[in-house]
Amino acid sequence: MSETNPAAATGMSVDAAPHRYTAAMAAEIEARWQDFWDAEGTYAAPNPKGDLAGEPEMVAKPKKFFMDMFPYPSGAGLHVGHPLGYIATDVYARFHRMTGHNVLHTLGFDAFGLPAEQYAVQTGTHPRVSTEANIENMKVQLRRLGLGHDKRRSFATIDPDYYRWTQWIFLQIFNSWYDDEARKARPIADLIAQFVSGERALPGGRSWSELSAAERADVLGEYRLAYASDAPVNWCPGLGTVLANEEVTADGRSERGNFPVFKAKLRQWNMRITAYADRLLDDLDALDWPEAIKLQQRNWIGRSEGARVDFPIDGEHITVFTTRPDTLFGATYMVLAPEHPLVEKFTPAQWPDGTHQMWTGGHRTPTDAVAAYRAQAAAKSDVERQAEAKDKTGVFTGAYATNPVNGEQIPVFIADYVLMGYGTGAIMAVPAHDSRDFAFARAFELPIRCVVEPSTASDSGSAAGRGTDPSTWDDAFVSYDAKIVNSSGEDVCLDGLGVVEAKARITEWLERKGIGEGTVNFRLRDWLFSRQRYWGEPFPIVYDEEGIAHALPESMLPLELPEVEDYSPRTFDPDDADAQPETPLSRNEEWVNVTLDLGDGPKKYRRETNTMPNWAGSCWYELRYLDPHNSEQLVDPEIERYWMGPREGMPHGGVDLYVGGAEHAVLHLLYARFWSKVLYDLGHVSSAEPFHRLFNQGMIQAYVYRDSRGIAVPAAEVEERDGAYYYQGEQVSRLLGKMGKSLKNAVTPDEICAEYGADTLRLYEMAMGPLDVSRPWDTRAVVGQFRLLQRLWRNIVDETTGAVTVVDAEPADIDEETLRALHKAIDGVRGDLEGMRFNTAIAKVTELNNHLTKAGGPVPRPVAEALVLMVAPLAPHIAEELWRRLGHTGSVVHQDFPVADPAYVVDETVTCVVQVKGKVKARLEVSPSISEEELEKVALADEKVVAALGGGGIRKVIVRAPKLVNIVPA
Ligand code: ANZ
Repeated sequence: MSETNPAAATGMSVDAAPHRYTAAMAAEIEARWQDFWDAEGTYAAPNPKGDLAGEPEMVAKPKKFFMDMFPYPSGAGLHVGHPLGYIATDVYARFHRMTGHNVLHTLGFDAFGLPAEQYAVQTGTHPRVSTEANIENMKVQLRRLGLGHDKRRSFATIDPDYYRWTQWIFLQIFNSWYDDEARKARPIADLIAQFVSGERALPGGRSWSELSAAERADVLGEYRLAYASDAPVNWCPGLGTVLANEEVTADGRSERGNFPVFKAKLRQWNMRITAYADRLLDDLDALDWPEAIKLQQRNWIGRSEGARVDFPIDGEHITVFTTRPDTLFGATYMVLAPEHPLVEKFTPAQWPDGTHQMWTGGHRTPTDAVAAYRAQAAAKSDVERQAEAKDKTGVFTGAYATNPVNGEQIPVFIADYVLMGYGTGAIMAVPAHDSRDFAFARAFELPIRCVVEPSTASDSGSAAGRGTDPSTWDDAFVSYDAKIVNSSGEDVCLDGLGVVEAKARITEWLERKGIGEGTVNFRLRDWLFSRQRYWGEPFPIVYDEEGIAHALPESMLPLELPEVEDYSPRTFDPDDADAQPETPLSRNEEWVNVTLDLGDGPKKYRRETNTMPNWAGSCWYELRYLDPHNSEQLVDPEIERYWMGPREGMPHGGVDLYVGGAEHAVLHLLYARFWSKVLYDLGHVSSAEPFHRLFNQGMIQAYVYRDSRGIAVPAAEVEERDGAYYYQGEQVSRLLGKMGKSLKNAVTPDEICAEYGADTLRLYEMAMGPLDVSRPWDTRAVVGQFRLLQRLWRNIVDETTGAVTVVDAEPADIDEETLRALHKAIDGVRGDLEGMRFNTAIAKVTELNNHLTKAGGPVPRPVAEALVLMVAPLAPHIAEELWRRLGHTGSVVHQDFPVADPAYVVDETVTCVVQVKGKVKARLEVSPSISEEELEKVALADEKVVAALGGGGIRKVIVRAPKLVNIVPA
């Protein structure tokens, strides 16, 4: 695509107008002001104390802390999609500086993790070298955009004096436990004290002093908020690492690299985020976040209310979790997860007499059937196992359990659609009212009994045209608002009750009998926290010769990443589920085996060789921005309270605005909330939530052009002719997609800055549409914003002489139309910037500027100055330059944003006649655009009208805005 030459676009040669705003002039102005800002520290936000303390009057202002989701310094650098959010927060921050706020805005780098490591592996350089080079490159790109960041506060998560604190937080979490009664984390020392005093009983009734060191470690491991366990984890041989649930896609593959993920039992570190499930859920309510993201977190946490019910079997019992205890009479069989530990116990040696042939899976004994089915299930991911459409498979265990409500003997199956990691890993199957159970019962010819009567359903559901005989149904009948039937036992009867009452009645009965209880179950799992990677934070943990984990003392932090020769992860055949992960750090024997004095004399220890996941560094970075050089404390409490403490309308405190992509709904945003809560509980911060307000910016999309083979061709070389697209003469297709190197359609901010300047790029990105909506990039349209800046310049500076052309004038000397245009613009732009409607703010600036252009003649100084101030948040470089040329000395950054005079904002008025009983009682001057409700209010409040009504009631008010109101008294 050919791009328009801006100089040519103006239709005049540069020579004839040496003081025209051109790309070259923009480049010169922008570089000069960027240097000025750096030299002056224009964007330095003062703290109330410490090394960044500033003027008391600045600190006394209301504070605002705005944040972007910080970038990965990838080798590809930025394309124009990346800075959309950064520019938006910058405009917002600048606007708030001009409306009397102390604004903290900065940006760091999230530099550990897979992308940085894989890039380093590809290019054969050490991750630190390549990452640091990438950071330098990104810094240059970002500086070019004129972002008003407080650079003193920037850092990268790979800086040892940053990750020292990441490790320190890990130790706080390791050294604490969740007190369910107090509903908060407490130091592990408090728990030990309870064990020592006997206040809290130890398992097996033993006393603390009797326990060996290893036994004590095991007991505490059951409580610690960071703990090692041998639980089944997501093992990805293709990446050579284990992954968190959140990093596995819906079809059971790695989010990165798309490799198969298997369940394997490995000893790994976990974070007990489940302890916080209810608080993570409850506290969402007070956050100002998009509903869609809140919903995703709610679903991910997945709170289910239901009951646990014991089904007797061989003198013991199997406990199930059900959300529908009201359907207990409809439970006609049970299913255990194949891995359920009780399976072996109840599996008999022989098939019971008369066992249905198809239940045996063709095996001679139940033991064989179970073993074969278990092997088959182990090869599948949880997601594959739960797929709705999947054929239901399973085998009979040969055992029968008793349904406690009616004493019926019901067969016990194992089937992979029941997962070990949810509820109790066992279910009562109610095929009439659960689709999965229905499909299974049909496949295995199991009885289906209707206990929720379709004809009584008040919720839409699937009741239509159904009778009570399930043999005529195609699917389960699922309803939460219908009447229970066929549910009467010896001492409990649910018939005729609604679902809600039936649940309550049966739960009460179960509790009375001691065979069940109401419970709340969460879908959320603990957070798998180890990675078999080099490029991450080392764990501040060592193991003694008995294998007991010990925390390193604070004085040994940071534990720096050692240099290793071979830092690439050991990967395996992606399908080799049996491969065992090997950590890169384990190859450095010298680092791994150490002699340390942890307070009881020098001893030999082995270091933990896993590293933390890339999410660790982003779990608390907002706090480091506040007090970036503190080497004594995580963050000074007074500084933390100043920037993030609770405020009116922000009961949990937090960052005032956090802008980033919607893809971080459950990973980063959930983890960061969890760490905040632990730090809050332990008294390190006053904010229980990290981000009070969240805003998801849309994506900048780009056209992808593909040839007849479907291969993407370089977008920049495609030509358009009569609505068709051609690349090297061949017609190509065009579709909107992502922007990026692989699709050959990336446009860099550097190119646009070179061609038009950063101010034009900023305006274009902000003008493209509402910030939360995705929009297609169109390089050819960028020139429109460049022309706006040229006209703005021309309204103030003579292009031939370079002289400022504005005329001094008092408001009284300025024509009414211009004053109206000005104040309406001020009023509108203020509201739009406040409301983050940057696109409409630009439209209003454009309108005012066009008015001035059309009016001709020199622009009155007050109008020109207000215009420049309004432009300042959006296009800061040209605003600085014009402000200076208008004769001011300082920077425009801390000037006051103009305030509209309401007299000029309201439109001219029209006269409205108010009648009472058909007689004119008052005449009102109102805006021609007044609403009916507003006009009615104004009319009824008018003195003369009130007098005419004499305190009597009103029968009717007829409003014909803006000219007539007719009141009929009662
Ligand atoms: C009987 C029943 C009857 C159920 C009915 C549902 C409908 P949520 O809402 O996601 O919490 N279930 C319990 N544990 C399971 C496991 N480990 N694997 C697979 N399924 C499991 O789902 C809870 C419901 O999912 C439970 O309620 C149970 O089936 C099933 F008309 O019990 B229900």
